[in-house]
Amino acid sequence: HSTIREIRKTPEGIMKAQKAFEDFIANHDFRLPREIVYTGCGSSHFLSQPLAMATTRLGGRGAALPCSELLYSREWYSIGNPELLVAISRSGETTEAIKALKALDVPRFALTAYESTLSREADYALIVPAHEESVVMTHSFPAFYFAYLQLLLHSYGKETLDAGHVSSLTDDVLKNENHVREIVEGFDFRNVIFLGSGILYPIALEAMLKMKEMALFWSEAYHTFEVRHGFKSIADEGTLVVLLVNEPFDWHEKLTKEFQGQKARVLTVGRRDTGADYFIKIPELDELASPVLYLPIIQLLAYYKAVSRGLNPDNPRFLSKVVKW
Ligand code: F1P
Repeated sequence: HSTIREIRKTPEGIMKAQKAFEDFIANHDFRLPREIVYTGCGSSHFLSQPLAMATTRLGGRGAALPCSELLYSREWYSIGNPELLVAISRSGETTEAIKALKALDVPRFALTAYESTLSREADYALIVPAHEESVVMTHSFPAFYFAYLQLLLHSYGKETLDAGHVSSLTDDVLKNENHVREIVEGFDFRNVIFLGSGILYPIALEAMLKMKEMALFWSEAYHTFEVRHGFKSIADEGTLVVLLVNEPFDWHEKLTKEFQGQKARVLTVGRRDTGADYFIKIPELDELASPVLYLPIIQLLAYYKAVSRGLNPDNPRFLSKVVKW
C-alpha cells in the first residue's frame, strides 16, 4: 500500500521540511507576527490547532478555526486582532481553504505541499514538498508542523531545532511498526478512544480522524481527564484506550487503572508507562516538537486496523484527496 510507504517517509519529510524552512528564510525578509489565525480542513484543521498552540506557548497568540467556520460563522469565535492569516492545505486546491485565505483583511500565508492556487493567492507561501500518493494525510502532517515550528522559533528569536536529530528520532519511533501491528492483531477492539492534553490533544483528534479515514472505524478523542466526565461509559472489554502523554503523573496511572477496571485495555504512548496493557516509548524531545513523534504511531495504528479489517487504506470509501465545492 502507498499509505504505509508514506508513513515510513516521516524522517525524510522532516529533512524536506528543514530545507523548505531554510529556503524560505533565505528568500524572505519576513518574521511571523504575534497574533495569528490558522485555518484548514480535515487533517489540515487538526494541524492548525497545534500551530496555534505553539504560537501561544512561544509568547504570541494563536487561534485556529476550520475554514468553513472562519468563512461563515466567525462572529461566534474569539480570534483577537490577527496580524496574519495562515491557511493550511496539503493540495493547496481545497475550495474552502482557498476561500478562507481571503476571509480576513490581513496578510495571507499559505502552508502547502505544492505551488498551487493557495500558494499563488497568498502573500507568503511556505511550500513543504512532502508529496503523498495516499488519499489521507500522513508524513506531510509532521513535515508541515516541523517546517512551520522552525519558522515560529526563528521569528520569535528562539533557537531552532536540530532537524537531523528530530528526523532520527522519528526513525526510532517508526521501529515500533511491528509492535503496533502485534497490538492490533492481538486485540480485535470494537472501538477506540484517543486521549491527549495540551499540544497532544489535537494529535488525539488527528488519530480519531485517521481511524475513520483509513479503517472506516468508529473512534473518539477527548482531552485526557475530561473522558471521566461521562464519556467513559462506552469503554468496556471491547475498547482500546490510547493515552498520549509526554510526562505522565499519578492521575494518568489512576486513569489507566480506572479503564482497566472497566475491562478496557490501555495503550500508553509516551515517555513512561502508566501501568498500561501496552506501552510504546516516545523519546525525549522538546514538548513543542513532540507531536512529530506521536503522529507516526497513531498513523500506523489506523493503517494496521484497516489492514486487519480487510480494507485498502489507499482508497477509503466515500473520500477523495481534494474536497471541492
Ligand atoms: C484536506 C482534507 C484532508 C483529508 C481528505 C480530504 O485536504 O480534509 O485532510 O485527508 O483527503 O481533504 P487539504 O486541504 O489539506 O489538501
